[in-house]
Amino acid sequence: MTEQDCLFCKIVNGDINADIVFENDSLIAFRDINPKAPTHVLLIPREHIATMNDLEDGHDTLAGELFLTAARIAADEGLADDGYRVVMNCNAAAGQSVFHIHLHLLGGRTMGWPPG
Ligand code: DGP
Repeated sequence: MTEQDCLFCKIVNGDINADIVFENDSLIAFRDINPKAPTHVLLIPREHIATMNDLEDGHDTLAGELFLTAARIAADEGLADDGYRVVMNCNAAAGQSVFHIHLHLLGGRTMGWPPG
């Protein structure tokens, strides 16, 4: 998978439309095309990072920003008090299907545990 072929890089570049709920210089958050909960937002870095295994020391601020922004979006979506879940799948066994890291923000229903 090259950056040219990467679906989420195409969203970053504007080549594919998405329902964007937040963006800044380092990340974009948009609604999942196949939502698994009433609120299902994906937060992605603008930088192409294929999997969580590819995070490096220099990504610490970016990784923190993904979580902080997820919490702010959850609050904006009215999820903070009832609760919500954030998930990052890494590689095939976890179910990662798009190889550009993304934090799933899911809320608006009661979640089961453990996840499938
Ligand atoms: P994962 O399985 O963790 O790699 O999650 C990938 C998610 O990406 C999945 O929930 C569906 C979502 N997705 C795939 N293609 C698109 C797309 O073109 N637009 C949007 N908004 N979401 C997409």
